[in-house]
Amino acid sequence: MKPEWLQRDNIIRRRGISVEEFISDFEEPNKPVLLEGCMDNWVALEKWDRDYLVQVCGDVEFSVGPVVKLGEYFRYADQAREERPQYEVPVYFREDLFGVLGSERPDYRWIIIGLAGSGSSFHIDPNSTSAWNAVIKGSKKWVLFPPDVVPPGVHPSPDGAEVACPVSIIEWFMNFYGATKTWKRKPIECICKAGEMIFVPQGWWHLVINLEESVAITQNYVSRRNLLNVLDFLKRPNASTLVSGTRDRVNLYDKFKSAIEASFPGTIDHLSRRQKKKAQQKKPSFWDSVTDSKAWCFQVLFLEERDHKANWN
Ligand SMILES: O=C(O)CCC(=O)C(=O)O
Repeated sequence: MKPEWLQRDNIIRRRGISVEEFISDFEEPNKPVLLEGCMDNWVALEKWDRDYLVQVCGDVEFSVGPVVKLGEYFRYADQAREERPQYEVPVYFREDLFGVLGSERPDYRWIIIGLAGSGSSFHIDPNSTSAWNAVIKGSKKWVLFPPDVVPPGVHPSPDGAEVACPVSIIEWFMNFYGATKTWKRKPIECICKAGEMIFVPQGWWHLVINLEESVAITQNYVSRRNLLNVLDFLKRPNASTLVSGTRDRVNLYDKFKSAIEASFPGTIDHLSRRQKKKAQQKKPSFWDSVTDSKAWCFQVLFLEERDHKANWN
């Protein structure tokens, strides 16, 4: 990695914020944040070196590349659980509504081990979930773009099922990273080090590259803040190609919705009403809309219409 690819660090960092602050400042507005200090008591941070991981799960099959086969790891790890858990889900991410599906929930947690230079090229996380990614060893460079900004060099298919990307992450940095320098809406970037974690809001494009040999834990989750997005996603007509991490892709919407209604009656209606109200509040007034860049357009249209009318009269 060239030093200039690692310089931009514009993510917001927070230490010791309350759950309410996390929700109002980051989860609700769907903004990334780097959280410091919330892994301070994780045993994994001291213990998970190469020897320990080989000792605990040396025989477990790991996928190298895009195929995910880590379920075995967790079954094994559950059996071998020690008295003191080696990591705990931070307070900010404890609400995970996919939990209502029990063993039928889509895959949601992974341990990611990679050499320097390995990583994940641009993608959006599955099923419209949000995620947290905690670095236990090593460090990772992150580049994130908001849902409405497709990263340069990335070409999603119209239904979102496929994403064409440059072959390698380094290739993306060499050929496309520079273009973002002049963009008005710059990507959010940072280096996330051991002991730090990042919140990846739903719908955000992200690329991650390990700057050294790294071990991380990541979990995808659904809270009340992204429940409606997840339901919308599962309901899409092409759900069978879009939904991932579960065998029953088509019926997941009905199953999830019914399970939420049974466990949290009224929640979906309440959130839908709130969403509608917010959307109405956001609608710009007529005068707001003509005071922005469209004003010129309105003026021209008006003049043209007047001229047109004048010609007729
Ligand atoms: O730690 C990494 O390599 C990033 C993983 C990632 O982007 C993801 O799980 O969605």
